[in-house]
Amino acid sequence: MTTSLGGLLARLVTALFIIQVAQAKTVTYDFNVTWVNANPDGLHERQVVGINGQWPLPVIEVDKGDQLVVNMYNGLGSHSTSIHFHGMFQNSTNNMDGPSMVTQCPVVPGASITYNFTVNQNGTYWYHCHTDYCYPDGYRQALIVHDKDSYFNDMYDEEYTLTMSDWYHEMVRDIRFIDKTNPTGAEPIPDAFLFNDTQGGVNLPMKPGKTYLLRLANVGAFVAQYFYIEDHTFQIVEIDGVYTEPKEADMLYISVAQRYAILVTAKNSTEKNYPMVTVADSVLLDTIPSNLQLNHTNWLEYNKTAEHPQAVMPAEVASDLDPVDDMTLIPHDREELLPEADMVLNLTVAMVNFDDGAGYAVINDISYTKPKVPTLYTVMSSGDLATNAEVYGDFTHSMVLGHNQVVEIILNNMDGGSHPFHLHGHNFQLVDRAPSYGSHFYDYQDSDPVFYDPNNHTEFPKYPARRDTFVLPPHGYFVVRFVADNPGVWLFHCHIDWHLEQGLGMTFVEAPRQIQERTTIPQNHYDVCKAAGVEWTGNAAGNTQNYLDLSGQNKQKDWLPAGFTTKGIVALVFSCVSAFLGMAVITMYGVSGIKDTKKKPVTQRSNEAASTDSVRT
Ligand SMILES: *[C@@H]1O[C@H](CO)[C@@H](O)[C@H](O)[C@H]1NC(C)=O
Ligand SMILES: *[C@@H]1O[C@H](CO)[C@@H](O)[C@H](O)[C@H]1NC(C)=O
Ligand SMILES: *[C@@H]1O[C@H](CO)[C@@H](O)[C@H](O)[C@H]1NC(C)=O
Ligand SMILES: *[C@@H]1O[C@H](CO)[C@@H](O)[C@H](O)[C@H]1NC(C)=O
Ligand SMILES: *[C@@H]1O[C@H](CO)[C@@H](O)[C@H](O)[C@H]1NC(C)=O
Ligand SMILES: *[C@@H]1O[C@H](CO)[C@@H](O)[C@H](O)[C@H]1NC(C)=O
Ligand SMILES: *[C@@H]1O[C@H](CO)[C@@H](O)[C@H](O)[C@H]1NC(C)=O
Ligand SMILES: *[C@@H]1O[C@H](CO)[C@@H](O)[C@H](O)[C@H]1NC(C)=O
Ligand SMILES: *[C@@H]1O[C@H](CO)[C@@H](O)[C@H](O)[C@H]1NC(C)=O
Ligand SMILES: *[C@@H]1O[C@H](CO)[C@@H](O)[C@H](O)[C@H]1NC(C)=O
Ligand SMILES: [Cu+2]
Repeated sequence: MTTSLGGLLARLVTALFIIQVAQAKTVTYDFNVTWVNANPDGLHERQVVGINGQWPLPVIEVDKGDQLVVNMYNGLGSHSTSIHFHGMFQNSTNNMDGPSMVTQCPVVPGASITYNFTVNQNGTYWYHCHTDYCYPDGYRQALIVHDKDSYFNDMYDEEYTLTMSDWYHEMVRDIRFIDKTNPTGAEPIPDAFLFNDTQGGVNLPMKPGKTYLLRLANVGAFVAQYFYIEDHTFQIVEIDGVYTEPKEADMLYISVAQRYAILVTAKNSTEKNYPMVTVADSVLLDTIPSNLQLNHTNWLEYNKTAEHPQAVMPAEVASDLDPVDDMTLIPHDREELLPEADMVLNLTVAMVNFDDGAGYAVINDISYTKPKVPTLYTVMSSGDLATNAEVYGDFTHSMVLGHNQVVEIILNNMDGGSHPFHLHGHNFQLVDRAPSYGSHFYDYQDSDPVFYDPNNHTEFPKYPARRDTFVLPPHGYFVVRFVADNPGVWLFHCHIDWHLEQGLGMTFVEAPRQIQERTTIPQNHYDVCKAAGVEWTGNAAGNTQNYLDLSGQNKQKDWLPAGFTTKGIVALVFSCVSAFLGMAVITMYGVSGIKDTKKKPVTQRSNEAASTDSVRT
């Protein structure tokens, strides 16, 4: 009896397994990446990164469980490139994650790469170039993972995918940003804001009484946007690939790299069309040119022939808008707050000047500087030394995480700007933040930084929200937790592409021994290195003989001699260049104010703590 039941069960399980395997399919995209011309804002035609001669780029769509294969040929001629599939955990396929010099070599013009991984997640994601700050040139688009089992499948009739982004008229390579003439690190001001890659007006056809799933993704490089629909509320059902319990809301704040899926139920009447409004967060902009339109109206279209009215904008400034706080969203799976962490990383963000006079970003005084060998390849080639953070160099800011440790990141902000931080390979629990999203978000902007105090914090949520990109408030802090259950080399970085360029990122080398056991680098990825002339063995300095000898490693610029301040640099630069640059620049720096600097180490080198595999706190 028992055996036959066991046998039956075994056959049943096998049958189910076969059904599942039979359902999963391989979805293949061939991307020939070349420059094409586009004029999405109707103001200026420019070259953008196209795929197979097209821009906007194709939305990647797969079903949960599918094998996604993307064959990319770099036909740009001038630029190296790569693709990061944002939000994909790449569990056991770390080498498919995409960031250049982290998990692969840059794909030089004329070279090809194949990405190939299983998608075992659901929801709204996106893909973008992750080499040398290339995605503001248009190399970014949504990636949707359909899930026939989602709890909200029966709750809607149709779905729409919509992106929003900032937009520049200049090519990234022509924008002078890290430069002594820009000592405050004032970010380039976008020339326009796009909604689904146009400024021409998007109409979402609405049928009376039907419900629509709107997938919203901010694929911009810099500016967050508020989103609301006149005279409609909606239910939030997903953030960054994590289903949430339905939460009624009327306004969202969507930073770059964040995604929301919402359910909108159509009204019964068809007389009117309703503005669907985006408002760029102007607090992020150091100057607001008079011709830059911050808010845009698109429509829920109930009636093609009726008027399409412009939004009646609230009178208040953006900082008074009151979006839903993402920390209040409860994951549908009700994963509980993780226990006290095995490893606590106490990190502090600051904007500084180095001795070249330009503005840089540091986390605990380190400005991310790419290594000479991609960090994953150092893991693969360093044997037993892979658990020693030193082999990854001093400026990749690598922390070694132990397998299955609970990790807590405390991120304090010395800077008066906000920073949407993204972790590759994971989502994390949102445990604490001050100030929170909403009308108080900018409360500390003009006051002294407030650091997280473990002995005096608000009560942690029982079921913390989870996502992969979380905004660090000006002069405030956040605390997140995750389990290091995905061996790999993962970047943790600000998703404002300009800030990443300034070094606002660091590297988690998670469970290096397990990485070595589980990872096979395909020959094609080594060929990418060969084409680029980049080494694929050795430490961060490319040394294959002595992995602890970092001589020749890439370094961040030197600190300013004591006594120099940003104000001093600004004054110096002013006296030299203001005469040439004229009023525009004076206005720019006059408005931007001076960001914080810090010359003494903010904390002791936390790498030391990280180089042993498990630090209990
Ligand atoms: C990519 O597209 C360009 C321009 O259409 C074409 O010249 C080139 O042959 C294509 N390359 C590949 C590998 O498809
Ligand atoms: C993708 O990976 C799977 C699993 O490792 C493998 O079976 C398949 O051949 C690969 N496909 C390509 C195009 O590399
Ligand atoms: C993904 O979808 C499954 C099935 O619908 C669901 O149980 C799971 O919670 C979803 N994942 C997340 C992170 O929400
Ligand atoms: C948004 O743009 C994508 C890519 O061009 C397109 O596939 C999609 O249909 C657009 N969505 C709407 C609602 O127009
Ligand atoms: C639309 O009409 C139906 C049937 O009369 C009603 O149940 C529903 O509540 C109405 N919906 C709205 C949004 O008013
Ligand atoms: C929206 O745009 C209009 C026209 O550009 C402007 O007058 C108004 O102040 C803007 N509102 C907000 C909140 O930015
Ligand atoms: C659509 O709008 C027009 C113009 O306001 C109106 O005449 C017409 O009745 C409306 N149609 C429906 C189906 O509501
Ligand atoms: C605890 O934090 C609150 C809120 O930030 C602050 O007002 C209070 O002074 C703090 N208490 C102590 C003892 O530090
Ligand atoms: C990765 O896969 C392992 C099982 O192979 C699982 O235990 C772990 O939770 C996964 N991690 C993530 C981040 O998906
Ligand atoms: C984190 O580091 C900062 C700067 O050194 C320090 O002021 C703060 O007390 C530290 N926080 C914790 C929780 O250790
Ligand atoms: Cu930032």
